[in-house]
Amino acid sequence: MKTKTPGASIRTGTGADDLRQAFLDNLVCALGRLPSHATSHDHYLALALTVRDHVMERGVKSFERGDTQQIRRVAYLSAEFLPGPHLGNHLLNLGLTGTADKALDGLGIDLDQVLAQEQEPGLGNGGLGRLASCYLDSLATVGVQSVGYGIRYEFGIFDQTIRDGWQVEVTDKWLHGGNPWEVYRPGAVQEVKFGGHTEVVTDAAGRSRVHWVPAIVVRGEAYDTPISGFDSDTCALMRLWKSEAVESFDFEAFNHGDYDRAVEQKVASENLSKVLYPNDELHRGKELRLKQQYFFTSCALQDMLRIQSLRGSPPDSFHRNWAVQLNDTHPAIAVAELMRLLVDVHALEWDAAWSVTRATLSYTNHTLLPEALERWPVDMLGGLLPRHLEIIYEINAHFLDEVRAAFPGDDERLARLSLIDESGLRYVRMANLACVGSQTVNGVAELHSELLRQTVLVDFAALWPDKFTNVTNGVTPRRFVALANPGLGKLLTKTAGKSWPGDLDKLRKIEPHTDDPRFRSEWREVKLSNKRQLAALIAERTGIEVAPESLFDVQVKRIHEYKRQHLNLLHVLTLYLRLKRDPKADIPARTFIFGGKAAPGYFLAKRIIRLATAASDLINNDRDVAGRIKVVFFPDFNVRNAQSIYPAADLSEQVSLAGMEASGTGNMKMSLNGALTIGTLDGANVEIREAVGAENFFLFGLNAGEVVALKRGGYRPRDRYDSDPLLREVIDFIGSGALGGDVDLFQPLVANLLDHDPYLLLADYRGYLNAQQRVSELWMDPEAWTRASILNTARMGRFSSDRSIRDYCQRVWNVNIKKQKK
Ligand code: NBG
Repeated sequence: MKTKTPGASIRTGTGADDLRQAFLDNLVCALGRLPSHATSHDHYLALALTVRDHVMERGVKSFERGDTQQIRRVAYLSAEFLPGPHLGNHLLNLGLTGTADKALDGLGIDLDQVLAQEQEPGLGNGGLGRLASCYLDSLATVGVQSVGYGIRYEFGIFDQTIRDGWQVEVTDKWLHGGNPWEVYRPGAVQEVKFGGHTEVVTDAAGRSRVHWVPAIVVRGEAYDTPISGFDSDTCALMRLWKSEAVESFDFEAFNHGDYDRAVEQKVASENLSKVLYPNDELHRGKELRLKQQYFFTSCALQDMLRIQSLRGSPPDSFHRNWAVQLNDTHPAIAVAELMRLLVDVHALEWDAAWSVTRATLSYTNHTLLPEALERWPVDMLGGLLPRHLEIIYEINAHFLDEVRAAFPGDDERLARLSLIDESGLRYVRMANLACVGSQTVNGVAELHSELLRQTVLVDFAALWPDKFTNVTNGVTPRRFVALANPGLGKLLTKTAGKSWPGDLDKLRKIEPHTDDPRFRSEWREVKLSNKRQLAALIAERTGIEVAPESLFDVQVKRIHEYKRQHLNLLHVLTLYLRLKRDPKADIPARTFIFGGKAAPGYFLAKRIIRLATAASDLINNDRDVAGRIKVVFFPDFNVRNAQSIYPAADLSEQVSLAGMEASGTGNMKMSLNGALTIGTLDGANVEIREAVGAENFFLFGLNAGEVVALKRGGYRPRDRYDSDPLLREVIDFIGSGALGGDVDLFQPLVANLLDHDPYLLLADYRGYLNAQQRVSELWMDPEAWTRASILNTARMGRFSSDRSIRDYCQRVWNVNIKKQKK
C-alpha cells in the first residue's frame, strides 16, 4: 500500500479554517477539554500543539535531507539556553500570526491573551544563554542543520521579586503548567558513568584497553524542542537532557527495610538536572556543577555517535559528520570524553582519535574575568572521572612535548600552558584543555578577541596564532524587532520591503528617509507608543507612574560591579542633588529604568539593587523633582520582559569598564530598536559605534589600554573623591543615610569605591557626566535625536545573528550554507 508523505497532513494546513480545526482537535483529543470549559491556558496548550505540528513537520523533513545528503551538522554544546516564549516566535517565523489571530477570533478567543499564558524556559543566566538561543534561531534561518545540546533543568533561573527594596528569589516553576513544546525521545537514552576506577583489560583482538568500572551510572533522557527558522524549511533542534536513576530503587536495601538508602541513589541521580546554578561570570568549583557539565556533554557526544552510526558512518569520520562548538568552557570536558569514546569504546588508536577530536571541536571564550575561568581540583575531577583524568594527563604529556620543541628551555611558559595548574593546590584548567583540543578558538567581539590573544590566552596565541579568530556576537531581529516591536516592524517593512528580518542589511534602505519629516514623525510615533505600553506595564508591576514623553534611559542586564549600574546611579543622584539645589536647571525630563538579577550570593550586586530601589523611593516621592526625574527598578528582567523594554528605550546604557564586557548583546538589541547608546569603548560597543557613526553614539571613559596603565600606576580613588566636589557630594550623600533605611546600609558600597574601586567608577565619573550632558542637549532637539535614532537602526544590519552564524560557518565550522527556500 502506498502511504502519504509523512507530515503532508491535514493537521498542518495553513488556512484559518485548517488552523481552527486543528486547534479544536487538539483541545478535545490531545487535552481532553470541552471547548465550553477550556481556560486561556488550555487554549495556549492547544494552539502550541497545533503550531508544534507545523514546526515538527519541517524538522523531520530537514533531518531526512541531512541524512541522505550526509551533511556535516553543527552541534552547539551549551550549559544554558534562554529561548524566551516560543509560541509568538513560531507564528512569526511560519508566517502564521495573522491566520492564528483570525482562527481564534472566529471562536471568540483573543490571541494576545493566549500568548500571555506561556511560561518562558529560563534555562540560562543572561547573555551567554540568550546568545545560544539566537544562534539556534539563525542556524535554522540560514538553513544549517543543527542541534543545540544542553540540560533540561527542572528549575531554571529564579524569578526575582522586590520586597522592601531587596531582591528576593522565588523558585522558577516553568514546567508546572506542562510543556507542550518538548517531545520525549525514548530511543535516545544514554548512560553516563561516574566515579569508580579503571583497569587494563585485553580485548578480543588481543589489544590492551582501558576499562572504566564506574561507581554510579546515571540515565540521560532526551527531550527535543524544535526551533523554527524565519521563512525557512530548516528547523533546529534543542535537545536537552534530564537525569534519571538507572534503577529506581536499590531493591536489596529496600527489602532490608532501609528505605532511605534505597531512594538515595535515585534522588542523587535526579539531582543532576534539578537546578541551574544562578551565577554568571563566577566559577565556584562545586562538584555538582562538574557533574552537570560532564552529564550533558557525555550524553551529547554519545548521541552524536549514535546518529552517525544510523547513517552508516564509522566513528573515525566523526569530524565529517559533526562540527562541535563549545559554548565557553562549561562543556570543555568534551575534549577528554570524545577521546575516551573513540579510544576506549570504539577502539581507535590514540593518534587517530586525537586528529578526529581536534578536527571536530571548537571553543568560544565569553569572558576575560579571572573569577569566571573554570578550573577543577585534580582530586575532585579524578574522583568523579578517573578515566578522564588519565586522558587529560596523556594529552598534557603530548602537548608539553610540543611546547618544549617550540620553546626549548622555557619552563615558565611550560607551567603557564600546562593543562594542570601546579602553583599550589593542583587544578585542571578548563580553558587550556579547550584550547588544546580545539581546531579554532574565538572571542565574541573584535576587542575581546584581541584582548584574549594579548592576555588570558597569550601563550596559546604565540604557539598557534592561526587557531585564533573572532566572531562578533549578533542578535535575532525576528524576536527582538519583528516580534517585540511590531510598530517599528511595520514601518521598516513599508520603507525597506518585507525581507529585512531575514536580510538585515536591507535596513540601510531606510537611511535616505532620515531627513523626511513625515518619516521622522512616524518614527517618533512608534517609539512613543512603545513607551506608553511600557509605562502601563511599569505601573502594573511597580505602581510607579512614569511620563511616556520623558527620555527613557535604560540599563537592563545582570547586576555586576563591572557593568557599573552604580555609575549610572551616581549620575542619577548627582542630577537629583542638582535639581534640589537649582530647581530651574534646564534638564529634560528623564525616566531611569533599571532591571536585572543579581546572583543570590553576590553581596555587592544586591546592595546595588538596594541602592537603585532606595533612589527610586526617594526621588519618586520628592515633590521638588516631580515631573523632572523618575527612577524605576523593573523586577524580574527576563526574555519576555526584555521584549517590552528594548523597544521603548531612548538611551541604552553600556557603561562597563573598558576591557571587561566580552561583547554585550543588549547593546545591539537596543540600538537596533532605535536607542542611542551611551557607552565606553568596551566589547561590541566599539563595533556598534563604528557602524552607526561616532556622531550617533555618546562615548566616554577610559579605553582598555588606559585602564591597564592607570591600574599599573597605582590608582587611588580617594584622590578623585578629594579633588572633585560633585563626586564628594554624591558619595557623601549615599553614605549619609539620607536615602532611608539603616545609616550603614550603603557603607559597604561607599567603602568599596573609596578604598578599592576595582572598576574605576570614580575615574570615569566626570567623563560620564559630560556625556550625559550631551545626551540631554541632543534630546532637547527632537529632530536631531530622531535622525540619530533612525541611523542607529538603519546601520545595525551586521549585528544580526544570521551574520554571526555565517561567520562561524565560514571561519570555524567549514559548513556550506545553502538556504533552501520552501
Ligand atoms: C557573557 C559576556 C557578555 C557576552 C555574552 C555572550 C558569560 C560568561 N559571558 O559580554 O559577559 O555578550 O557572554 O557572548 O556569561
